[in-house]
Amino acid sequence: MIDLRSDTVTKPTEAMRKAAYEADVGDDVYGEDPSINQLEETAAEVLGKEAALFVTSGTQGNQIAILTHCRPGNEIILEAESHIFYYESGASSAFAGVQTRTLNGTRGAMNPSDVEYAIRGEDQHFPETGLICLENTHNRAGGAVIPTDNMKEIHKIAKANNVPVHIDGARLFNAAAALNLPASEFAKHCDTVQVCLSKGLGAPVGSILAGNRDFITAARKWRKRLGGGLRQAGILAAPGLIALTQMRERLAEDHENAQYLAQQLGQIKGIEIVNQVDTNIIVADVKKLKTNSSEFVEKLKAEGVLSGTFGPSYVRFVTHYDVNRNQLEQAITAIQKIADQVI
Ligand code: TLP
Repeated sequence: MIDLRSDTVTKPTEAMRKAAYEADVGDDVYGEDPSINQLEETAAEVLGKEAALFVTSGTQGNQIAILTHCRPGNEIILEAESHIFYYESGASSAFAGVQTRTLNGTRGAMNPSDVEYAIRGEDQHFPETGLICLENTHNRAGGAVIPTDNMKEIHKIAKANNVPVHIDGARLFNAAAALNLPASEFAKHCDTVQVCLSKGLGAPVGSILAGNRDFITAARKWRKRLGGGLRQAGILAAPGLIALTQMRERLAEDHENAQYLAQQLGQIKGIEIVNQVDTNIIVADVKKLKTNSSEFVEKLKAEGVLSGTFGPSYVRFVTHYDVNRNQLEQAITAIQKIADQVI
């Protein structure tokens, strides 16, 4: 199978497996796991924040951020197609008891003046705005990079109104690779940031939540409340550290592969690439074919290629470490074959 469903499917490298085997471990709830401590210190440094916390997943990192920043009854402002709103099973209302105020963005970027307008003033009718969430890269906008200027402007407005900003940076390192900037250049425009180690970076498990020291102390407690306090977690941190220190450089390769795939698919009759491919995500519209996305994905699976539905006629393909050019060529041939069948 050539798996283009997501970069979450990457398997740990040999170096990561070896590092897991050899990892120095201790009880992380006591703060005694040296590998976790090293990972958290390195992550804080890479992101330009005072402190960092290892969490089990991107979703857990985002939800801990919301729980730590907000109180029940608060409102959070976020883009209408953001992962926190679209793909986290309503967790922010289920756990933090906040309501969401979604704003339509352009390629995932919210208009700063819309954000300013959405921040609630003092009135007994209104919920308090507890948090503004950004997402970079933006998944449902097809891996779009949110420009740092946009983030900067929103952060400035947020600060002026005393509202914190959180970045869902599940793929922040893809944004950094695309613009050839350090990740800290993005993270400086927020109070807290979540980055995934287990997507394009290839680690088997885990994300990082970073922010100032007080925030991370409070977040650690929320992680414990959620049952996320792990014990000898160094076996996860050691591959995570390799992901963080050795795998960021190679994300550009995934982006080149995505460009190539998009260009080839765009030439297939009946398929239209709907996103500007900034990073490793390609969204193909199959509405001109006599099929829908579910059927297309099923047919493609029978040809040995996995992809994901992304709307009634949209199919998502994601490039990553475990797919090379040769496999992409095979995938293109299979996609062409299916398209020819349903034209
Ligand atoms: N995204 C997954 C699915 O959940 C849709 C994927 O295959 O793309 N933020 C963003 C922007 C994400 O794309 C994801 C995962 C997460 C958060 C959640 O990370 P995990 O899966 O580690 O909870």
